[in-house]
Amino acid sequence: MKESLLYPCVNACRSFASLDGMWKMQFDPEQKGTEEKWQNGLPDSFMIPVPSSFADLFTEHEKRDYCGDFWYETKFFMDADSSKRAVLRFCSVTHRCDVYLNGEKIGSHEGGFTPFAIDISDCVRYGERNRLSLRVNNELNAMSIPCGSTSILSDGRKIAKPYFDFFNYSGIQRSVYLLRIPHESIIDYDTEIELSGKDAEIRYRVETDGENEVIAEIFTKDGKKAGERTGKEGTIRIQDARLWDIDDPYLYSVVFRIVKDGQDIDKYPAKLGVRTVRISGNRILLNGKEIYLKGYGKHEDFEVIGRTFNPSLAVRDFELMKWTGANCFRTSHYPYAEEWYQLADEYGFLIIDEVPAVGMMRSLMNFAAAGAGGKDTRFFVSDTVSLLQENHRNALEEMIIRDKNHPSVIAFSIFNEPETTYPEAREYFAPLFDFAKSLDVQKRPLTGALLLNSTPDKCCCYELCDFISLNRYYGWYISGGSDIGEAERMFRREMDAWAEICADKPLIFTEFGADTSAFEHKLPSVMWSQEYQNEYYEMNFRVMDSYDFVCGELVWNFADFQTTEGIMRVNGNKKGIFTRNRQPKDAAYLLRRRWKQ
Ligand code: GCB
Repeated sequence: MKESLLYPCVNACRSFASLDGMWKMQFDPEQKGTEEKWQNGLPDSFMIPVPSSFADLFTEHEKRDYCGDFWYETKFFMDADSSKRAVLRFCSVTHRCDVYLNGEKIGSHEGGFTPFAIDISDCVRYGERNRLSLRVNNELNAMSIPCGSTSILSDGRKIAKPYFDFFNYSGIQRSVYLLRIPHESIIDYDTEIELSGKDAEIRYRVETDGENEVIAEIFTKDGKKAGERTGKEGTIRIQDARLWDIDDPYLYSVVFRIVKDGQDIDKYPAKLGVRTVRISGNRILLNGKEIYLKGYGKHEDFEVIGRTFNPSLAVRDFELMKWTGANCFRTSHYPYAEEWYQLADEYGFLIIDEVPAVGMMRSLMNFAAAGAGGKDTRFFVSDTVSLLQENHRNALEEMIIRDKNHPSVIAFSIFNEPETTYPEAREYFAPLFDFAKSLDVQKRPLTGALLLNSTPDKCCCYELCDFISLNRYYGWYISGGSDIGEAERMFRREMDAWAEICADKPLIFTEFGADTSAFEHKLPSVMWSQEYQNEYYEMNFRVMDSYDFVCGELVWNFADFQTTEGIMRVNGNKKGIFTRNRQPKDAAYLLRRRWKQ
């Protein structure tokens, strides 16, 4: 059985200690750590904050761009109380790791954006200090998600070659916890919601690892009981339910308890947003009402901290998104730290939650490769595809288990811009869509963001999606600048073709944008100037507004972000509506005018 991925909490039955702080770290370019047993103590380490993305902390190229094996070590004191289970929870280690406790290997994990937990009750030394060591690796290959390759530089160093457009930040990038939980405990839960008149029926299911009774209780914000039921599954009716909505993100609390002889054996509290998400014809419905998605593709990305979660930055991002009138964002291109979803629940934001299936095209600049005549790299025709699919499946499972109970999560995205232009792609993706559907009891819509060469005549995968998601760059990668008139004509031609084959499904834009320097103004505009970014968006909105089945617009990107260096990027991607420091470019005011209407 997989360890529970429930978010840590403290109450009479559960507690946790944070293992965050300064750890030891050592790079292992020659991969001698295992042979020399570095799990027994790092021979020549430096200090590193955990959590952190190590790349931007140092001043040397060798450290920033380090690719290969690297080790972490810390020590923690375990109290003498063995009456509760002891579990280590790693919220994300990018991209893979082996974990050692006191020199013994106790587990490993593949995938850098979802948590994993290891029960150490039987091997931890109670009443003593314990050494915790990790061998981490951040190489990219055709089986890893995200996908890429690893090259060797002329000086012998390895370097990551992502097939995607964001920096390969890595390390122990999210918190590490030592959980103490009861021996018989709550492993997981889910809820399905049906609205009936003014009431709501909450069908819940709780998974425990024992046979004792479970009690589920729902409370209003001011602590009044709204419903209760005994049993590991059942339905609770909330009378006159207050719904969770973007304007009024009301959250009930739900508490599950395992009870024996009137005593709580375990207790897990969570927030519950009462809302439904459905597709009806070519509309997306939230609580039965049409909703138009307005917002952003984002990244977890900031100066110095890389991809580490920072609560102040997250609040600033939500405030800025709200200020522009946005209601939605996509966690491009990987599941974000869990705190993002908690905040979205509170702020009333909608999330399209994306698995790190990005770079599924053998190209260092897939946006350019796909544009220039539609390059085809036969990505899904190779011996390693089944291993890739296994990693993809695991990441999907971990993401859906982790995020399914957030009311903010309205859809799951199964991919970003793979090659979808031949039947093997569909053979690859169809079972993953089925699998995702089977995991989500709420049966939320599934989608995937389609690259510009996934056109209606060529794409073999759009039919798998409950709503179509397009990443389109007419006026940027295609016919930019003075040729924007031609871009508009081409865009309309493509939209006409989509309208012919699937105007009965909702279609949203998951990306469209233009690189813009916050320092450039030009009259008349040129590409990269703020004036051009506005003209680009005005043209795109004109097209989108002409098609009735368009149900959303998520611009690319919320803020400028770091990428691998190269001739197409000026110290990162500059398509932000905000700078990397979270200050507005001119386009922010344009979006605000449009979205606040
Ligand atoms: C895309 C990718 C995104 C890139 C963006 C761009 O299509 O999905 O990761 O950053 O284009 O700016 O080129």
